[in-house]
Amino acid sequence: MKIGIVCYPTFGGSGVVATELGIELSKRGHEIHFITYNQPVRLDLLSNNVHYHEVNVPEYPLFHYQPYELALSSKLVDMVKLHKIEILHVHYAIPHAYAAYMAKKMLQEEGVNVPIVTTLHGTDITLVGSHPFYKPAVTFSINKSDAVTAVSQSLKEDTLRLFDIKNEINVVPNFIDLEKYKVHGMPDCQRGMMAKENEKIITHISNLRPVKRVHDVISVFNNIQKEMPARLMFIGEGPEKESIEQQCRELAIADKVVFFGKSNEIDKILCFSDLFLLPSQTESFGLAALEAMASGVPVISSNSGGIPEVNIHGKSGYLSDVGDVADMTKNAIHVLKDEKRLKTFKENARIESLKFDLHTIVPKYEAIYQDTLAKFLVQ
Ligand code: GMT
Repeated sequence: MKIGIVCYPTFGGSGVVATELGIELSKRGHEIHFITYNQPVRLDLLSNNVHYHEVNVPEYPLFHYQPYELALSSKLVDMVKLHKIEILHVHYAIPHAYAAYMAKKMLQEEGVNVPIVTTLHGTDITLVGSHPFYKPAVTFSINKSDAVTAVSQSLKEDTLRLFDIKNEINVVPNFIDLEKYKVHGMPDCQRGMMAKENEKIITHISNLRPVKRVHDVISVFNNIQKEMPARLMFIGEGPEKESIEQQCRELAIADKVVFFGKSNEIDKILCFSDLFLLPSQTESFGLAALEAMASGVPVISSNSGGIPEVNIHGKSGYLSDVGDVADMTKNAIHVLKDEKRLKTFKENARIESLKFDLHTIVPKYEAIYQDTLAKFLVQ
């Protein structure tokens, strides 16, 4: 199939999932066209089967806001015609599903038919999309998609609760390339460079937005390091960075916290981690938790959104109510304090991650494309 993929090209989970999906689909023989404003960060290799088409939005002094949707829909029209793209898969409803629908309508005027698959990722529904300023357009574009998927059962339920949806929503969970994530003890795992032998390594990865509750990460870590030698690895950039650096200084733990910034090599950091913290306010899936688990790292998280579908309480880690720093601390120390128990949690984390193997999940998308194309062609 010739598949057009629209996504945010950044480090956010939706862009990562879209990129990894495109790469895997290309390996399975499909021709993939990424259409976005920058080359996706995890897309380091273009090949015969993987193409990237940049959406340009020319600046014009009259525009207070640059009309990205307009430029995107025009680009989609051009690319579908030029490359004979058969199906468009858009990740994140805003504004991608809306722009794709406009492109579809423009193409129909020229006798070209292309169905749209929309994947809902989380904040496009729970935080941004349900805002009254966007809601009518988001509802419209979900209902007008030819197929809709959500990355967790919880996100599907949120979508049905928050919007008036007439379309069926298929749950296709996020996935992981297990080959890329190595378990502890791999020879190139440079633990010694990061911490002393007796120190436990705690990790957090996110875009440091308020929804991630990064202050809770620092508070839990602060409590852990009072009980045992430990270091915290913080990966990501975002609006809360300055205030968490300040929090670390106030708690006098700045020398125990390493800030890595944005990284494309999180597997290399996760391979030497002992515990992953994800205390998010809301999280439709928690791809970062899955990446940790695939590296054999247990997860201490909140129980919000779709996280309980990924992190299994008492097995791959523990779940607590949002903001319950005391419970998260208790659970973290319970896992870390006993070496035998820690080893069991690490093994379980890896085992639980196997459910999300890309070889199991990606065919679900292929089946949706095939079904959608078949239905669309008989219309
Ligand atoms: O978490 C973010 O702020 C980024 C966001 C995105 O769309 O890039 O992540 C969402 O999609 C990911 C991939 O499906 C999910 O794993 C994340 O849980 C989800 N984030 C939230 O729901 C907050």
